[in-house]
Amino acid sequence: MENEEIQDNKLDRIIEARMKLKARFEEKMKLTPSMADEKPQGKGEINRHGMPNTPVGQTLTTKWPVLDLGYQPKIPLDKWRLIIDGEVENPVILTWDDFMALPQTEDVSDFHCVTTWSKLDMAWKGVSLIDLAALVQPKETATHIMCYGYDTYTTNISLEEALKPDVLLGHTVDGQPLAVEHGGPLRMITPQLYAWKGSKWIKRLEFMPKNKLGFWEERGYSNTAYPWRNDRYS
Ligand SMILES: Nc1nc2c(c(=O)[nH]1)N[C@H]1C(S)=C(S)[C@@H](COP(=O)(O)O)O[C@H]1N2
Ligand SMILES: [Mo]
Repeated sequence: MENEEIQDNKLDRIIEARMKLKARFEEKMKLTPSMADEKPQGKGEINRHGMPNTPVGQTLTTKWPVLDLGYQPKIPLDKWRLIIDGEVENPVILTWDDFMALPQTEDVSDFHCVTTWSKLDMAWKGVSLIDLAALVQPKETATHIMCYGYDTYTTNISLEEALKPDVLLGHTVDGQPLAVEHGGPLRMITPQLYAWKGSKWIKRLEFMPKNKLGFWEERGYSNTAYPWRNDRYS
């Protein structure tokens, strides 16, 4: 087969698998707070999701603070790998070139840190989490993902949140490669949830058959982390 044809077939398969995943999680997604909430708490202009752009208790900043565990891992691109495994039909270990060959998505989204700052309108480029899920094909039993960073960080997220179109694994922001202090070469972002749900220096996505708590969730942060309900701590 011609190389181009192989690529086309691969893309068709990803698109088909993505549509199936969407259908499978549609009902659950409708029940998540960011879609079911009748009175999202906050102020400011209404964003594209019908939410006030500044969630309750947040203050807007144009700076971008750095939060980490005191260690910023530096991973050369030739050593970099992304493992996607667990409750999936087709586990993969992607190299940087493999990752960059996947369909790329651009999206402008907001960033809400639980320490009360929010940064609006960040222009991201990367791969949608739903496209990565389509690649590995979560089993019917998969319900949650554990995200692992190269710095030993972990954070958990339900599939009905993780598969929303805002959730990306991003390598470029505002036209520049993502800086190491912000999680470069690749981090996850979860614009509809507090930003600790997005692991910097992402290393592994483990699909799980049940929920398990990540680093901050074990230390009293909310499992669900929904900014428009002030859902910070459990
Ligand atoms: N791997 C890793 N990811 C992480 C963290 C971390 O310490 N390690 N901190 C989280 C927290 S609490 C926030 S608010 C955001 C901060 O991202 P920033 O430093 O780019 O602002 O990353 C999240 N992801
Ligand atoms: Mo945070």
